[in-house]
Amino acid sequence: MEKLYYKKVIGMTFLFIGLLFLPLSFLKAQSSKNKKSKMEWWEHDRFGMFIHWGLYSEAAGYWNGKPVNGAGEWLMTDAHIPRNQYAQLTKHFDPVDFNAAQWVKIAKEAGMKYIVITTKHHDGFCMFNTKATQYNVVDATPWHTDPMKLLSEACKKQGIKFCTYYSIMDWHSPFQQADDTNAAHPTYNPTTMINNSEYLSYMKEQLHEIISQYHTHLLWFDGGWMKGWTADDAHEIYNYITGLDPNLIVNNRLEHEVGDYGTPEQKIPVRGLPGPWETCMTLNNTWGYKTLDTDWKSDTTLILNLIHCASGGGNFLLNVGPTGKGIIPQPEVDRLLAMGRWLKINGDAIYGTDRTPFHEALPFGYATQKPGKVFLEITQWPSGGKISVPMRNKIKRAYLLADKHDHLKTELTSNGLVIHLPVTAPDPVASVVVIEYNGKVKTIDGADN
Ligand code: JFZ
Repeated sequence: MEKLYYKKVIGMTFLFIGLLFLPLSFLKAQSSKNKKSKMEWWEHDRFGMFIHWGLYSEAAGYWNGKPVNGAGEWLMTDAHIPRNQYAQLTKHFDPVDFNAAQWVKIAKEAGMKYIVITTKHHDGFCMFNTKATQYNVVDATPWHTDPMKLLSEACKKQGIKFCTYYSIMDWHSPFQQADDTNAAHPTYNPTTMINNSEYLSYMKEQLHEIISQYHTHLLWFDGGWMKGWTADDAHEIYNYITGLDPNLIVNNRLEHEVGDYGTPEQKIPVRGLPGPWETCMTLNNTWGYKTLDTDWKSDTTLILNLIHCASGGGNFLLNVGPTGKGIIPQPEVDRLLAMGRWLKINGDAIYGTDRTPFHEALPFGYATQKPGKVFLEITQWPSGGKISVPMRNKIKRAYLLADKHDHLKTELTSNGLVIHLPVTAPDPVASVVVIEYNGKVKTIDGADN
């Protein structure tokens, strides 16, 4: 009788402890599930437009009539401009040619699915309607217009995701100190935080505005290398903004390993990165507009870069730098439209795909995949009329995205799957072959991927 009683007590105790932990593990599963599902659209979309636009766009890489070296948006520190003098640019910022619908249309025709725009870059000038400072586009410029409102509305209308960039480092903030405070010749980068709690509440107020006014889908932080930005700060901001919107995606530049995805810059990791990632890149050598930078990447390079990212399971965020008048320079538009023409035919090989199923680089190009399909982006069209793919699946059919109805001849050999191709490539940069099969990819090295 006593024994039974103890057994019961012990049993109840375990049950009780078990019940205590249940909600915890449930919460954990929920949050990783939410993380996975909140990333879905972004991982599917693969290609976005970065926009660097601010007071520096009006300066266009010049100060006092002289060209300044370095990226356009770094003008304030590179030309050692005192805060009050840099702020004079507000008087000239009047982008009369700005047309939100036009910008979004360019992104759309390029095949881009989201836009990430600078709401505040390192210079600290706010390109949105904010109550936290007068140093903003609505209050301080003759334009008196909120471009973020117009852009977010145009994005919604045209089915593009509106996302925002926000710099933690702030060369204008009273809560951050310049690296060299020389009154006539300051150097800002890297700043040092002099009041974390004041700056954090400023940031929170602005991020609240950006989330509630424009419903940004993503926050792209930057400048977290400033001195005195702590892991606690990073966590506090991440928790604050995802508390306001649990579906908000956040890049990893809050630093301290906080954030949802990696952001290699100006380079594409050869084999991709393990988790979600996005390479951001310029079309020339500057993010913010510079009149003198005409060192444009070719259409070919840009298309190959997008393919390279997708084959490594990553996104490609390609930058435009509109002028102070609000125009996206024509050489940029031309390149984006060339990408859009390629995507119109070959987009199936990019959107909604996973990284290559193959462990080795392919001699003829790149690969991406979807369940039951491998896409080969062939950049080296074979002179011998065939390629061999290192897989040993029995296949259903193979065809070119440029000519879906004409099935290609295939044979399974000990070297893998041989696909016979037409003599000439349908596309001068990259032609896509689709292989349809059942089950998982079986590679010739034995792995199932
Ligand atoms: C930053 C900014 O300073 C720059 O102006 C631009 O906005 C760009 C997108 O981001 O520059 C960086 C940020 C990170 C690295 C290098 C430059 N990095 O990680 O090597």
